[in-house]
Amino acid sequence: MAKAKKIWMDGKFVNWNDANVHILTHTLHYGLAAFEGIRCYRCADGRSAIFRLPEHTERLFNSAKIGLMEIPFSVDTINRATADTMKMNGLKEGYIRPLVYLGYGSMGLFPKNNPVRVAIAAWKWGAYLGEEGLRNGIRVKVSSYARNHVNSGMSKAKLAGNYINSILAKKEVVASGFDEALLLDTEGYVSEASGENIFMVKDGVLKTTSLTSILNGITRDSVIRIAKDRGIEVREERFTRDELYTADEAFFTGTAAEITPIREIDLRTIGKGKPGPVTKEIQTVFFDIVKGKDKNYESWLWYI
Ligand code: PPE
Repeated sequence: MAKAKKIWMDGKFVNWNDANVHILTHTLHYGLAAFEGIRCYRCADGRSAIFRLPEHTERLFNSAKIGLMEIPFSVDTINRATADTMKMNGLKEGYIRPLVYLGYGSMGLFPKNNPVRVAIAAWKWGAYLGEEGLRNGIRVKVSSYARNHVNSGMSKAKLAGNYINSILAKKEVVASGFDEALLLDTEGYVSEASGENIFMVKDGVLKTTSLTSILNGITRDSVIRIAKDRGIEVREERFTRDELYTADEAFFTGTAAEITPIREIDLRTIGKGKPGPVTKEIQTVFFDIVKGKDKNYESWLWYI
């Protein structure tokens, strides 16, 4: 990965190579941590802007709450520290990773007085599913793993342990030659990908999974707003994998993946096998917004 210079840890910056923890850090053993993934873009006017920072910080606090961890910093401090991490590293654009975790203290599942610790790192990160995929679409396979059950995974929380499910699904489909894994929920309906939400287009209507077994994606929310502002009908509801097979278009959304078109699912070509008009329009508008070219969405940008 692309190293940066400094990482924010519990209120101060430390050198990248010194950002270490004890091997008996509670989270390392049991997987309870809350994290975020945030992108910062270089804008057309040369400034840099973090995309929807307050929403990401709010989700971080909510994830920690769901995970019964009290963050020992204010929302303001975390917002400022996130922006400072970009500035301190001299990064004009990149990916930012805040992490809230249980530190060294007692061992055993029950965390007695382990400190809740916070770190924020940033680095350069290009197209998550490849430049080619972003342009021409990716090949997707439904995983044999079901998405975490709503009463065990706490999918509204971006908790580290939830991602074991994602990693297994991703490794499974990549080993079979596909780019990304799509997971179904425990009742068999389409849920989300290993690290993205999913949208499909049929007869001009945009459809995405309702907020059941999925993460409440900030890119998903942005796409819903962008589509509605353009008069495109949006439905948030359950759908099945066979409905998806016959969609006109489909795409994934996520901070890392941005808007990635899907050209094939389970060996069925989606639409014409290349990004369709709705996908292309939303992708273009999205990139204009994050780069500060669309003044209607200025409130989504946190200039640093
Ligand atoms: N679902 C899941 C399971 C998920 O992890 C993400 C983000 C999303 C949906 C989309 O959420 P949002 O980023 O708010 O639009 N996945 C992150 C993980 C990337 C990684 O490999 O790490 C991300 O995109 O940052």
